[in-house]
Amino acid sequence: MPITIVRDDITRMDVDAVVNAANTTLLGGGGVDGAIHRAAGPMLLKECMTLGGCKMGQAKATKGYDMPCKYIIHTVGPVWNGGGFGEEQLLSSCYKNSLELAEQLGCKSVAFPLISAGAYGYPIADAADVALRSINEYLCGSDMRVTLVVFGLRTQLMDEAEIEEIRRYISESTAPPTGGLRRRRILPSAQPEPQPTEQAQDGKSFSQAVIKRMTELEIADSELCRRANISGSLFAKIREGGGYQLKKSEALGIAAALSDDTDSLAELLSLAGYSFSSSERADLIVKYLFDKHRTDIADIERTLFSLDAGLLGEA
Ligand code: AR6
Repeated sequence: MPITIVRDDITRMDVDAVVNAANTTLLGGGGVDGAIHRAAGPMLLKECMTLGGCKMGQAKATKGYDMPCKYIIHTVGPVWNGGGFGEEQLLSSCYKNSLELAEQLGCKSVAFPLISAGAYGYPIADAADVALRSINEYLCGSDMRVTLVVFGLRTQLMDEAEIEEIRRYISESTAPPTGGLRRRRILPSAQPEPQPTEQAQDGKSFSQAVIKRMTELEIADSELCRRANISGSLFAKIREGGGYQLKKSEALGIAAALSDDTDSLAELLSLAGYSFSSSERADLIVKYLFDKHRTDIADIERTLFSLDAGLLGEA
């Protein structure tokens, strides 16, 4: 844990391993594959020539050469054929096998592109959904940090119509309740980090409530970390119950992981010293999703990213 999503060029990522969306020959190509070969230099192709190709859904590693990473993990995603040909399972295997290989190589940080979402035609929103769910599932019990790298300013991880619907919801929820002119309030996308109330500073009541809910719901530590997108080391501090002041995004991730409605979420969040606010974008988006019973962390993160509203947990 945890998963982060960024907009960047994967060849610039300072991580232990970068994953390449390759083809079965492993001999280079266009898209991210071409960019990685250009950035790593000609020695990469030389090593790739010794690997004997790679099957769809599998992964093989090489050194990183001129790239900042130690390793490049080459995986081959499925070509999109309409969804009825095992594409989802194959795509999920790409993430699982790449992470397994990264772990065997002792990597602590891994960056992925959106495998299959370019030349191989997998619809981007679905590819992102499979990516985040597969990574999140794999990371249950592991403390590797994984970054999903989205390329290009216009690449969206959700359908435009849904993004528009949520934007409307935010705008309506934050409009002043006047009977006359309803002016739209323009929200800045980067808001100042909310500060907790003073009485919550020792963290004891939040910690106790978290442990109590985990016991009631029979949730293990690793499962909470997965659901809240936090690391085992952060959870250990929370369990100790003092000294560490959680950021709102961390407290919100944990509260969301242990709640199935926004009332109980708000109650738990208040014990960490934060309010569930109707004027903050991230809170409103979580409320929008919870009201639709969409409480899965991968879904929440993808939606927050798409609306430029930060991420939950330690992302
Ligand atoms: N950094 C991060 N992501 C990138 C970059 C970059 N520098 N460049 C492109 N992407 P694709 P595929 C994104 O086509 O669909 C190759 O020819 C891109 O926007 O690279 O798995 C191989 O040799 C898209 O979201 O990979 C194969 O033949 C994502 O990376 C075939 O393409 C994947 O797009 C593989 O197709």
